[in-house]
Amino acid sequence: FKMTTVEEMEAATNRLLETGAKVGADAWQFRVKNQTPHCKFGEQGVCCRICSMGPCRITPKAPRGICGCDVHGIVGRNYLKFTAGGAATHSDHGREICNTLGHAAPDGAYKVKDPAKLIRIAKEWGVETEGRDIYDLAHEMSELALSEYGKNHGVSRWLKRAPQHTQDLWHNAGIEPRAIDREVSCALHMTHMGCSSKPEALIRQSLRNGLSDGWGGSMCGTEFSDVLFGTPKPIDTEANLGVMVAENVNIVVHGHDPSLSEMICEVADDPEMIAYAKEMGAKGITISGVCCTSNEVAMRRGIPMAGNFLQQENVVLTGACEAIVVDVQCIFPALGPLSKCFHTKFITTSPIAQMPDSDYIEFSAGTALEKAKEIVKTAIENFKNRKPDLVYIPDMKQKATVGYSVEAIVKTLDGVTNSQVDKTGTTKPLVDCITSGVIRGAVAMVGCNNPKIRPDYAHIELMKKLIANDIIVVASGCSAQAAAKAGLMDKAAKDLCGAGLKRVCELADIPPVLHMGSCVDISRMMVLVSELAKDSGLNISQLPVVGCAPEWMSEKAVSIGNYVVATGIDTFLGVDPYVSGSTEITELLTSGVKDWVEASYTVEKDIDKLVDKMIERIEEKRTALGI
Ligand code: NFS
Ligand code: SF4
Repeated sequence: FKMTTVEEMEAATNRLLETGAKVGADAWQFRVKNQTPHCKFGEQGVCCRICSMGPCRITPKAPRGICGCDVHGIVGRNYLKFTAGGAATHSDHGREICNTLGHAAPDGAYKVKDPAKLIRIAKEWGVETEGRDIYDLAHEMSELALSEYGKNHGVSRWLKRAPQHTQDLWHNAGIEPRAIDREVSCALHMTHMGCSSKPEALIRQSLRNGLSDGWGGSMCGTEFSDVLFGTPKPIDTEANLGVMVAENVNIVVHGHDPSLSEMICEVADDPEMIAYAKEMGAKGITISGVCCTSNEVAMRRGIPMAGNFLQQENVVLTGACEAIVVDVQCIFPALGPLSKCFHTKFITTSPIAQMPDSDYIEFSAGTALEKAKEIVKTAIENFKNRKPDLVYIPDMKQKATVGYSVEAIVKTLDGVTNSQVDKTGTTKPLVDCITSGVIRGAVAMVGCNNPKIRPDYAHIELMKKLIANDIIVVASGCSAQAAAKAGLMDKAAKDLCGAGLKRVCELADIPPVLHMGSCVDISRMMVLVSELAKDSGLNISQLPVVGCAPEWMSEKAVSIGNYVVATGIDTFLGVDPYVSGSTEITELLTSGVKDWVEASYTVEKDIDKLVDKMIERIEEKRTALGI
């Protein structure tokens, strides 16, 4: 077993940038140079531009804005706005899924692929399921889920999944999320000129708004995606640019919402389409993915992952991409001009994410099949426009086993501590592995990559060290793709583990880094820790489990961080969330919030120290439990 190193990936990128140079293409590697050094005021979070008396920048000589707001108010408001952006984004994605559920029909484009899960959620929500037509139930659940976004009273229905202790903490701290949209609105109201400037109030709302994402909108996204497209089960796939096939029509799906990517995969599988591709001179059609939508179709269909966030331009630079089809979020506007340097069609599909230099084919649940066909055909017909001398696909890919939903983890690890026992259907065997010390703990590795950190390096190095120390890793988003590209999701990577984790990997037949899905699927991790807490009789904050986003970049990542911390999980960041300008906000996030939710943030830009601090925290938690 041989890993792919970051050096090898960088060499491949450099080779692709040479192709880019031939056609005059720009790339993030060059734009970073133009933007460095970054604005210090922005970096520290001390610039306020929420009213037109400003912008006001706080310095020792000018300690207050024109309205009199101090640095803590400004940094806190900026932090809350950042959170609101992320929560809105994930939650709106979740809303689209709830809407798609309403379009499910036995003879339509969208079906109910996991009726048992739909029934399970309906029961949780107190909805009558006995003798119901499954599509009738789906439509009622779609309406109920959509009303979670704007209901007048009460708190998120999903909170009941958390251990009682966690629910009590949320209640006592005044951070139980109400209607999903309300928390975003409330955040934007609080951050308006002349509303909140008290650090504590701003951070409480940051946690609440985060919770409305993880225990609201994102959970809707994950759960109803499973209902529609199937709950992920372990499945083999491949990762890195080498999954693109030179002789085939290459369609790359990029973005987040599986409503689009699932349909593209469905249509590209149609023998008629494959025949059409052959007619146009290709051998077949290859779909691969970038970013979270790639995670979605990898987990459910084994569609290969071409790469993560900072690899999106590389896909076009191969010269072999007929179409890059996007929906929402994390899409570089750079893809417009870049695609013009090649034959690639840059196809935008969502009114939410419209970009210059793209072909816009609006996609909606009602017209899904028809639009997906139009998109796939456009790609096929573009094959003939390739410039063969520009085609270079790096011969670089790794095997990966993905698809570890909570349901799959429970099933796979059941009985692993004692092959004689009956299946428990719970996380108890995993609890046993942890309490006995065979596994020391778990780390949830999540988030993006970011040029501020050597891309993918932190993800990969951290994971290697963690598994060598018998700490199992669950991963999502672009972190999961970093792992897959490196080979850490190949079952053979067990050889990099400590003896305990290696044994578990062998017994359960799993890789040491488990792919739990996209970023909205971090809600799966919340369900998993809740189950672990209930099955062990411990509070979530007592479990030897931490979260980590070493290379995060997006507003969504801050929203996630807030709900992970608010759920009782210490969270480690490798990039500062623009709060270093305020001692009070920094103190609250790195320590103060512990009084409310029993967890807090650690920011550590030195990657070696970051991993050591996580291991230390895990061992502290073990010591406190006497295990
Ligand atoms: Ni998450 Fe997914 Fe990737 Fe970061 Fe973007 S794709 S929602 S935000 S960059 S991990
Ligand atoms: Fe300046 Fe206050 Fe306006 Fe912000 S709200 S820009 S600190 S005057």
